[in-house]
Amino acid sequence: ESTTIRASVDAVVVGAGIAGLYAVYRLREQGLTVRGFEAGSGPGGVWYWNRYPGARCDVESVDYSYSFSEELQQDWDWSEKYATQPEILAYLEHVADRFDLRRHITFDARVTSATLDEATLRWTVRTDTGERVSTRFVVVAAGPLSNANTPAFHGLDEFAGEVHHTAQWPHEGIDFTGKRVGVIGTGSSGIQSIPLIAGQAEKLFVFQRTANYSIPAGNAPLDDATRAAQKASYPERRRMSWESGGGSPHRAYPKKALEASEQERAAAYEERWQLGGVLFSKTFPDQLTDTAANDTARMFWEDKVRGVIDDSAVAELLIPNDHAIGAKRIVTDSGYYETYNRDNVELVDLKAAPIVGMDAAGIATEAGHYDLDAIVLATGFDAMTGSLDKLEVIGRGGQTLKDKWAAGPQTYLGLGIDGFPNFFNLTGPGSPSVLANMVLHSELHVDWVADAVAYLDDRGASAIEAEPEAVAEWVDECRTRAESSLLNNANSWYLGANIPGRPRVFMPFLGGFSAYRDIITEVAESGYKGFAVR
Ligand code: NA7
Repeated sequence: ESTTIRASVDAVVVGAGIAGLYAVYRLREQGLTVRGFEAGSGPGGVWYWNRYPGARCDVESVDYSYSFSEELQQDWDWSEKYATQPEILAYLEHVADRFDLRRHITFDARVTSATLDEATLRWTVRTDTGERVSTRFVVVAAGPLSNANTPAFHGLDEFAGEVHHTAQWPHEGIDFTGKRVGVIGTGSSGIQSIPLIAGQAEKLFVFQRTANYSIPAGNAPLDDATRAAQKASYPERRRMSWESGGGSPHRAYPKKALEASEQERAAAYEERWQLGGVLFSKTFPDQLTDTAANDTARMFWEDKVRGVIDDSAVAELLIPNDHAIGAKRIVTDSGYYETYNRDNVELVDLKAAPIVGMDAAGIATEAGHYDLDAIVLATGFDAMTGSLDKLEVIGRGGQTLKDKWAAGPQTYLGLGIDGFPNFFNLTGPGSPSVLANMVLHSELHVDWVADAVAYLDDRGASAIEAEPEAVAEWVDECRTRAESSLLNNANSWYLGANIPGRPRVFMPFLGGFSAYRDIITEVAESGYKGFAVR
């Protein structure tokens, strides 16, 4: 302990991504002493790490940006409808500088544990750099998609070429020119990077286990007039976003899918298709609850996609047959399906012949061997709980959060955990975060936490802690909502289904962003019903 630096603060914020940066800002503005820790060498979180070619947000840039500062909103110019990773990172760096946040954050420092002292209700936070900080509040903003998943492929270490995970991409980038590349994974990260890698590599093999639904982004540069119009309409855009199901200013069609005529339906799908991306899954309000409604969307999508792929056998492999459209997050792409019309691209069907393992020369499947110079792992994340699991959180009675959540995460409103007073996990299980615009959702969570802190301070109270009954009720509520949704039936990371050994539990709250906002706001206004305030 002699080498540790001891400090005492009001709040420790874990992570300097979108939620963490705003948490540092908001709590500091409220007069708290705040200490942030970030494993990366700079701010940005997801947008710091995921530097693979083609990385881009699937929410429009004008909406995927902070609303807390009107000046920021008016000053910042987005160059494209859907921003690239470098531009979003530049924006987050700008926010860190503009609001002078860096001096509160220690970079290159990963929080390894947080331990409650039950007598004082203070937490001791430790880092891998040997720091030890005493704090009243712990605000975890480690991100629901931050713990990269590298499957345990047999012999991966023996591969003589280079191996890169999309979520741990080198800062200097990679030149695939003249190389034979294998991409494993066809989620967002694979689908976004594949067209760019194909454009460079001599030969690209795409190893697909499960086909995904992807929709063209319809990305375009923003001109001055469009930007000006967007900025002028911000009050309305934001109001509609806060009142929406997903945190962006779009509404579902005012009829159920099968109540609309065939023509009407096709027009509604076409309009969403042109908007581009993920919102296609919410064209009709019943699309994610009713299979017949979903089928109409799926058929529209299949026709579009078959239309751009030259080889009909390849097209059949690229069309999902195991889940409803939107039951996994729809991918937003730029030229994905067209990539399979290139001579240098080959789709490898792992459903028919799974990967056996790697060797020095490449990848072996049950059907054959592929000689490669580079392997790209676009294999996703141990999502929602993976990053918290790596952090040892020890609450009342010495209980770890990992043990407490062994059968699946249990929270009250996504924000409170019984046995863990003054500990807040932002944008995690029990909240709609990953189904919504993450920026507005982060603001919602941070504001709620900051208001709770102010509430305690106004009353001279020391701690807020979820009551076990409230947790049990919320877990039930989340389960019930999931049961009526088609999302519950897909093998997605929403359920931990992508990670061997994870319990199969639908983790996000499925009632929609605005409904969730109403619920947590009402709880705060009622004097934190369901929480014990000491
Ligand atoms: P995803 O969406 O979890 O995709 C991971 C992909 O990797 C998916 O196609 C997986 O196939 C595949 N995968 C994972 N493990 C293996 C193994 N062992 N063998 C073969 N293929 C495998 O992660 P992304 O990074 O693309 O996107 C995550 C989110 O980020 C996304 O939803 C957006 O919200 C942003 P599977 O489907 O499991 O058969």
